[in-house]
Amino acid sequence: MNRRPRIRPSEITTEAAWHSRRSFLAGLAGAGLAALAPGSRAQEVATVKLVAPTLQYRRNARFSTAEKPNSFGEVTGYNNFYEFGTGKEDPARNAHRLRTRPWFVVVDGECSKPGRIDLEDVLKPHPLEERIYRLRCVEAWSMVIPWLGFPLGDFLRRFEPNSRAKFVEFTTLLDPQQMPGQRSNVLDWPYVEGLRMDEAMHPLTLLVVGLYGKTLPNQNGAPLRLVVPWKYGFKSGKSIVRIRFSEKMPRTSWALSAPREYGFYANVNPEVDHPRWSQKSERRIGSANFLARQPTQMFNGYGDEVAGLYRGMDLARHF
Ligand SMILES: Nc1nc2c(c(=O)[nH]1)N[C@H]1C(S)=C(S)[C@@H](COP(=O)(O)O)O[C@H]1N2
Ligand SMILES: [Mo]
Repeated sequence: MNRRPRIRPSEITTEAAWHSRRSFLAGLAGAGLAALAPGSRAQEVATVKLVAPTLQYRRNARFSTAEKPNSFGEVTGYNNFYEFGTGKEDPARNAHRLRTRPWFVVVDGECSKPGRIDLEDVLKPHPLEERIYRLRCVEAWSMVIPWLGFPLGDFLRRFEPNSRAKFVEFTTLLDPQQMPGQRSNVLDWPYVEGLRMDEAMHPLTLLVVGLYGKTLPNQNGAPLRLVVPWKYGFKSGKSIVRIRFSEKMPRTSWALSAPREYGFYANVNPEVDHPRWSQKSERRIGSANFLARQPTQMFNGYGDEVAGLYRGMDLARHF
């Protein structure tokens, strides 16, 4: 039963258009001057950013790349968040519709302390860290992003997962009123992602609530999103409302929509091509020459930390 239309390459290659307006957006955010864009939607977006509260955090240098982060304008102006449209600029234009307070997260499944928890109580016990990670999209572009968050494992332990908990499933909000992209059937909504338990508990895996020192902008998955730096970007579900421990491997949205193209593991791997394009190299968003490519690193450069999770597995088969 595959009545959903496949995503056409034209829908994921809107970058030429994006680049023509990129410098404008970047300048806008860099200057912090919403007034420079009178009457535009960009103004609305920039205004929201200016009122975002600044968060307390400490930098985690050990787990941060030394590469130069992308600009705030790039990180918040070029997004994949299909709930707000399939174009890279659609989320920045449309995500202001999302109300992120009050926000509750249900944690259930194979654990002894399931619950429905208010976002403020999600945050309370966890000191925030800034970690600068590369985000490598399966579409062969990348960015460097200063996230604010805390290890997912520290949060999950509060619910006391039991011995049947082999996987963790993450579900994004389902609300076509606030998320107009859910009125199209480009994906089966709600967006679902999943990790194996050991991947979820790994100290590199972050629950993210902010970036660039501020509360997470809606287009980046406010108020709560996942970031798994050694996997393709699509593993990091945005605007999470449910986290479920399960014995069986979760049926994730991208793997359901095109099982030959998107596997459950989705580890960044230059040796295993996507059926329609190479994964050997990537374009860094915002680089002076946007056609210049740089080599993609195994596990996105985090191999020393995570290769052991996959010892003995055929990564061409478990892609
Ligand atoms: N709910 C939801 N989460 C999502 C997506 C999406 O469409 N919906 N896109 C994914 C993809 S493909 C990528 S590359 C990252 C992009 O995160 P960013 O926009 O913050 O860079 O979000 C991921 N999380
Ligand atoms: Mo992606």
